Amino acid sequence: MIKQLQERFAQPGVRIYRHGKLAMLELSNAHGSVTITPLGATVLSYMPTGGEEAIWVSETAVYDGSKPVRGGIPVCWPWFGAHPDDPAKKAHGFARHAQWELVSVNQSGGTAEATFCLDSSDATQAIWAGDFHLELNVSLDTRLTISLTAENRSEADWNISEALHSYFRVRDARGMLIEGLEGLRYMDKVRAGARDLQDEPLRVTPPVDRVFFDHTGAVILHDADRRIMIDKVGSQSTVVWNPGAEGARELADMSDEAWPEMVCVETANALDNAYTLESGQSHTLTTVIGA
Ligand code: TA6
Repeated sequence: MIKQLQERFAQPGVRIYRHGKLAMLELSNAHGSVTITPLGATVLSYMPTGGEEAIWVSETAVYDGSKPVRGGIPVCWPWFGAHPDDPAKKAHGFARHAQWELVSVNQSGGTAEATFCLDSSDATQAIWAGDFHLELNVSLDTRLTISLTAENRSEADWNISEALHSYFRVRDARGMLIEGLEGLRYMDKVRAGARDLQDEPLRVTPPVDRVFFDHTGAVILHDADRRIMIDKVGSQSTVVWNPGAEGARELADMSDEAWPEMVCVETANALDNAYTLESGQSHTLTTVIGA
């Protein structure tokens, strides 16, 4: 498979290689580089030119294809978190577990772009009945733009929740300031689903696991010596998560010491912001990362 991809997409600024059992696509240009694996169409690295790695991936992540890589930007679809009716189904949907097809790679006008697709199949319909077409487009310019487009090809309308579950690499999550969520209502998973109002800019005190509602703007992550800006389109929720020491011990593929190096700030439509995607319609969820 690697050889076929290499032959099909050979061009300057494109590298296709294997890591463990997974294929990796690396795009690079004057603005930096981005690495994506077709497993879940997961972005695993974003290195802006002259800057530092913006994305966190666990040192103990598994690359054998048996499960998603811990870290990066997993695609959570067609549900976010636990399945709304069936707790036996895997959290965050099936899209992050599926092998997506790399359908195009383009280097033009200073922008590097790649598109991955996932279509419904017997395997997906054994989990979820919908007939769908998904596209994940990754575009590397002065910022990194990731867009997930879902098309409903079923007769029925769907109720969808979703997220681009971005793990950011930070110097120290403890006490980190996240600006842009103040004034919003949120659901706090750490406090058993309690609802509250974020009255000030968020100070991360792990464990933190909040779904902020009706948020359509940008947030700024204030790391020790850099700012990461996360903007978005087609998203009504933002999720902030860091498991803290105890939570990290219970997590697969994450060392007990790694939790201060990461914080998830996720572009989402979750819980109260789940939406109806009507038959024949499509929706695009976009996250834009500037580091
Ligand atoms: O987005 C936050 C969250 O839903 C947390 O509650 C935590 O479970 C996390 O995602 C990671 O989920 P995962 O299924 O990848 O272990």
